[in-house]
Amino acid sequence: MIQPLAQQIIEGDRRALAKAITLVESTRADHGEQAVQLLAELMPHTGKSIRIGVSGAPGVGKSTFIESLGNYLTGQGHQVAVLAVDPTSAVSGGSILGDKTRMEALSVNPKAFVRPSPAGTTLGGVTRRTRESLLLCEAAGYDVIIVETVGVGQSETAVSDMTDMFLLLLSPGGGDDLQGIKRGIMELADLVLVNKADGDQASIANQTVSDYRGALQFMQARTPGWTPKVNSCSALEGQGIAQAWAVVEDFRAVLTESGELEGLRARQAKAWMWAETAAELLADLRNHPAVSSLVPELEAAVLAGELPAIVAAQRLIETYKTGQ
Ligand SMILES: Nc1nc2c(ncn2[C@@H]2O[C@H](COP(=O)(O)OP(=O)(O)O)[C@@H](O)[C@H]2O)c(=O)[nH]1
Ligand SMILES: [Mg+2]
Repeated sequence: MIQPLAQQIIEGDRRALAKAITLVESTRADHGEQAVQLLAELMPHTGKSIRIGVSGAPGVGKSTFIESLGNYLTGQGHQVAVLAVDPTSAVSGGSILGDKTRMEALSVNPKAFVRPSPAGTTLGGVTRRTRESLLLCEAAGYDVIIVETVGVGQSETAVSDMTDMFLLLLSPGGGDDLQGIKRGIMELADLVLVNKADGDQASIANQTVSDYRGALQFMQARTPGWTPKVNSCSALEGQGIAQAWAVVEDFRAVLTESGELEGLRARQAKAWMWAETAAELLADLRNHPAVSSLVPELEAAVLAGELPAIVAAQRLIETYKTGQ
């Protein structure tokens, strides 16, 4: 059953790809097994894209930027897949759909694939699936994969851990943007783009670019061998999009040459193995009947300060291991 699906994906069948992503996102155990088998079969066909994370505060213009960049790239002969991660959608509802309707042209572009991921209950749940979806898109022949995430700290780290290059969008103006530095997000950026550099805001945007060029000098770069760049753009008017892509190509060339890209991906894959192992083990432990019946009393004792957390943890693990 899986074999034909794998074949269809390799042939670039979009419906097969969409179906496979749904399989990967499913929480059903049998779907999980099929997904794992599918990924194993498709593994030799992955790895050939450039994986780009795009982040920034809500309203900064991420979706507009991806729409603009995506259509530019398909015009250059690329095949572009967009995976939208939106951990806030579980709360606010419908924000992902709002995003998708904004990528109006890209959504119907035959050389693009836009997939808003339904938000899971946990951040980890969303991004775990996103990584596998990314591999599926690669197997389907997409050579540029863009992962969009809203600026809420944790999700940026997660997306940074699954992409080659991390783009951070800012709006013109100093005040609130400097929060990016405070929140430690700036350290993740390989390319900072000050968006909305148009109309009244053009000169403010230029000032913001200089401010960040200055600030970034004192910051540890995300990627060894790469100095983060700061540019302006207008996603709405399509200004600075080609330049942004030129930086991406430069990044890829420099890091491929040095071997750092391969190293980065290898480290990401290894970290992923352990993250998956930890998540699966924890889920198994929590589902264990003897453990789950012990949890309420242990949690209460820890909350009340009657039991050291480390002792409670040992007891949970002991119960899990001995099976009673
Ligand atoms: N003036 C201007 N407005 C923009 C630009 N890019 C996005 N916007 C507007 O900013 C708002 C939020 O854009 P959106 O792409 O949904 O932001 P997201 O929340 O970061 O995905 C929309 O009203 C866009 O039209 C730009 O380059 N210039
Ligand atoms: Mg958006």
